[in-house]
Amino acid sequence: MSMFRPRCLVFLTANLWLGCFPGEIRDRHAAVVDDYQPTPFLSPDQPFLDPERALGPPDGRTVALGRDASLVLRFFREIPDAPGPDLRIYEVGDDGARARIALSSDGDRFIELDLLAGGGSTEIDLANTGEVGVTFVRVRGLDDLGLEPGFDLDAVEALH
Ligand SMILES: [Ca+2]
Ligand SMILES: [Ca+2]
Repeated sequence: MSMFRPRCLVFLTANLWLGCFPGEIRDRHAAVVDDYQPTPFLSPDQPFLDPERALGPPDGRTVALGRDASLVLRFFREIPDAPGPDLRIYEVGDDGARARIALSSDGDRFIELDLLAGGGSTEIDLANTGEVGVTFVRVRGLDDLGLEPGFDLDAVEALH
């Protein structure tokens, strides 16, 4: 509980009538776009190419990652390997698009996972990856399926 206390105090000072958020919204979801390579053949002004749609909690607004598109998201803290799944990747749509996930603790060295994300939410257990703490998540499109071509990434959530 002690880790929540300072933020609650700050929040109560600014917004007395709302009280404290029960969860750490800022810390539970990917918070920063660290790197982005959009789908090559699309006009960059398409709204579904906005990488910031993948930040924060899942909200149905997605960034489309087609073949050769890549997005690196950063958390404000290191995600630990705790019992059970540690990360959840949210995709929207049932067009069969898939993405390759890679994890990193420093933003330089990425470990690609064997499993492919897609078809709703995909959970990742760090115990199966060899990583003990992760701050960066890379999502790479593998195909151009669907109206908004490729993997429609909504959000990445830390489960601990
Ligand atoms: Ca785990
Ligand atoms: Ca979103």
